Amino acid sequence: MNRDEALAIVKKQLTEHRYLHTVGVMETAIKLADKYGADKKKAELAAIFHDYAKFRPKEEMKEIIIREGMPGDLLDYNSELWHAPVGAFLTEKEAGINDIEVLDAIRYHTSGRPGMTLLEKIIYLADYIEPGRHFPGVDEVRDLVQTSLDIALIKSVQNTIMFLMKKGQPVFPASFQTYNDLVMNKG
Ligand code: DGI
Ligand code: FE
Ligand code: FE
Ligand code: FE
Repeated sequence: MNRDEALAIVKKQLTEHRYLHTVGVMETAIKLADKYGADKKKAELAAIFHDYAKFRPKEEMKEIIIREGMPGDLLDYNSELWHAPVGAFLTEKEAGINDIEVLDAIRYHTSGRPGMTLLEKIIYLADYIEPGRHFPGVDEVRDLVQTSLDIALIKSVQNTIMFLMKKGQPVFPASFQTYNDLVMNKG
């Protein structure tokens, strides 16, 4: 599937604002793939579809999580987490993309996971730093990514967890596990 076909498919699923975010993630992910030696076409495709399920009704997402045997603890946490695994599922089912590396990058773009692949790291970070993002700490991560993908990733996972904790919100265990894995295994 080429870029324009993929973009046309996701455009129908998204608001204008979310579509512009998606294009920003795509451009950022391609740059990072180029810099860090990942497959640029896979980065492009994963970025385009990463928020595919963002606006699906909660009930539909919940039903898919249960029916497809996705991690049950997802349902105990913020429904904002659901569009990532459900997006991977629907990208395969509805758009016919079956590259597991691409699907995993979509699946883990919100929480991360221990042992993230290069492509998963790139999509997580591109989502965080694309040019349309404006929040405290984003420029620091934009600087860090020039020198180290892993250090930039640790900072972004840390910022996300601290942001949730400051608001008194629950943190999904996979997010903590991702943070610990990165900190304990950094070269
Ligand atoms: O879909 P995006 O807005 O582009 O970004 P995202 O998929 O990275 O994050 C979506 C939301 O998920 C964001 O508002 C923060 C929330 N989130 C991320 N990690 C966790 C989380 N919410 C909870 N409760 N726990 C987490 O670990
Ligand atoms: Fe997302
Ligand atoms: Fe993210
Ligand atoms: Fe996103």
